[in-house]
Amino acid sequence: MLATGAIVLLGAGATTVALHADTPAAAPSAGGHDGHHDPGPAARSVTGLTGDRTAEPDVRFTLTARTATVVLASGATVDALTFDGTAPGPELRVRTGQLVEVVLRNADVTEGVTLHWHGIAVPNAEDGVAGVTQDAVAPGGEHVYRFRPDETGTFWYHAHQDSARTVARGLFGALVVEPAGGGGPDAVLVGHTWPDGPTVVGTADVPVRREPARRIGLVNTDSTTQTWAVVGAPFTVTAIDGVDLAGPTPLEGVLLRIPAGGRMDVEPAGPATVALLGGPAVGFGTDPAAPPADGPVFDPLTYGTAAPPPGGPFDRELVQVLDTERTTRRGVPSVVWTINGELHPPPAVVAEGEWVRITIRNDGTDAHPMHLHGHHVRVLSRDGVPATGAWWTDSLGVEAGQTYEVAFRADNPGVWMDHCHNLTHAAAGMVLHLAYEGVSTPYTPGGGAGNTPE
Ligand SMILES: [Cu+2]
Repeated sequence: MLATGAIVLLGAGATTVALHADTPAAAPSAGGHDGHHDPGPAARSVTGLTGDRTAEPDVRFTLTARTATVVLASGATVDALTFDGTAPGPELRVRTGQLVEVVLRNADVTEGVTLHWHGIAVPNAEDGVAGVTQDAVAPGGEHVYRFRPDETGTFWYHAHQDSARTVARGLFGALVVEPAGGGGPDAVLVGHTWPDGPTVVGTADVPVRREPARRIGLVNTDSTTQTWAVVGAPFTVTAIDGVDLAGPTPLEGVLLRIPAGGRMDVEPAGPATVALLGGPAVGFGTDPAAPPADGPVFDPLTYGTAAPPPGGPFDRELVQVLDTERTTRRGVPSVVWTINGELHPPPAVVAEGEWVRITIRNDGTDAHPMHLHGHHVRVLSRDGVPATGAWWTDSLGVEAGQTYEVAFRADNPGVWMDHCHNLTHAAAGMVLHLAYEGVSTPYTPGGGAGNTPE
């Protein structure tokens, strides 16, 4: 059993820490792509778009990244990268409206480390993307994050430096934002596939828990879609990607397909088993039961109360055509995954306050879980069929041949990553940025810090 890592919690009265001195002397370029661009008098740097740096934090954590040998449920051991010696790292629980401070320390992870708050609309400078919003933290270094979440739900945190390798090797954990009065999921199950197979790790006592759980958060930390099952009782899906659904209706016998990076909250009506297909099952108020091998799949597009999506007209239309392209590199056939025909396409630009519609079309042969940082998007339609459920997402699984229309309000200025969360695809170049007009970043890939966000 994995030990629960050390969490430092300080309430009111905690001492204020010094500000992290990472503000660069100059912010010369827009999006790191155009050194000659003059953004004009309204120009802002990413480095100024921080959380509250002066008020007393309501809650404070320290996470230390370090190499460690982790014992898996199978009994096998892996040389992992960990936060506080465990993988997943400690489950962080905060409440909406609290000022959260997290001190990241890097003990000995030579790749460098950052912390990204997947799904939470933090201020841009707190987003934890190496080469975009900060430099990677080298061994011996630290970085302080501050944000005040105004949403509630099940989220996760993970490294965003060399992420295709460092997340797979253990640099992730669950993050729950509870309502102001407390509550939230009774348990969070984190699914992760190690070299010897899928595992489910949750709140420390979850695997032996016998009480029915009212609400259970499921987190997919892999790079491919996970399939989960809830058996033994009818259940509702009460949230997707941290956003509550309107009027969820009881389900039975359907499988939940959670895209890479995505989360779902489920509420069984009684004692039930929750299982990651191909992996372990966890009993809540019952002995774990074998999940069905197959079955109909839950569809968020038409689930819950009909609620009109944000209407047009839209101020800006963006198009992302995803594709799989076969090439030959040094005589060896290889595959790359492109956006609008390019690896690392140029930034998509928006202005603050705009309603933006994105059409995402997958012309390729692989699924692409698209993850826009700093915003949730509302699903408008899939393959021309309007959404009748109130489905907001930050990790949208776009299957081969599908076309989604989504919309979001550009209400969080910055330079934001927008990428495939199959992190192998991202590392190969399936990454663009959403850049607000007038916002620039001094950080670049490479450089002295060796920034390699993907
Ligand atoms: Cu992809």
